[in-house]
Amino acid sequence: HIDAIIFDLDGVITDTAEYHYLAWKKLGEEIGIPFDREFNETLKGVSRMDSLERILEHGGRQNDFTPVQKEALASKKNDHYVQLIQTITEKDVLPGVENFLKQIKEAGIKIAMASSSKNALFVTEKLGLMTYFDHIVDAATVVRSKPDPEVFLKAAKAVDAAPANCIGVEDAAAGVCAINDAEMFAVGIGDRSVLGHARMILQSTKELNLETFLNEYAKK
Ligand code: B16
Ligand code: MG
Repeated sequence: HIDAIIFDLDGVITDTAEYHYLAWKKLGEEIGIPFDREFNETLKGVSRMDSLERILEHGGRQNDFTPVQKEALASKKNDHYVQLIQTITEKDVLPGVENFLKQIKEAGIKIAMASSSKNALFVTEKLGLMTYFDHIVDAATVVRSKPDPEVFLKAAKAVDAAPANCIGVEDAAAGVCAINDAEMFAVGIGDRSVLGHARMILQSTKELNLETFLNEYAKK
């Protein structure tokens, strides 16, 4: 049986993954480190500071900034991002997501969120989805960013779920690794070439369906 389904936020529930990309791209251009969507895949699900470190390394500039300067760069990216998420509304919930959340609630299965984002509460409120979640992990309390399993394990614990009875839903390679290492059942949404190590892959959120989840999980 399934105790809980644990969701990533950015890229699974809403398309803020695109806004993170645009905000990092803008910061990258400001410091002379341009990058493309392919490199951006390696940032998905990764915390703000770890993402910055990866970008600096990508540009060979990892030794050019002091910790204080890095904090300033990370907060500048967040300013760009926060500006982009102001206009989010209920209309920005990805197709199929709210219906899926309803199915899970009706089945009496717990719903939790394991996002790396410190803006997760703000975004979830804007989307009008707060009432569905039994628990949302506060990213500020997470010590080790995805691909570490910490955030998924925290979410499971908060809703009294055994990791082996949890399904995690992710759009990022780092997130799927985190779910696997938490010994949960990983569902990836997106490209097979990026999420190949998930137990089940859906092309889009339109395919989210509790029956499919239960059937695939039963096969494991
Ligand atoms: P913030 P998720 C992650 O959210 C994003 O995928 C990642 O791109 C971002 O750097 C990270 O949150 C931190 O976000 O700067 O808002 O704290 O995919 O785990 O929901
Ligand atoms: Mg994500």
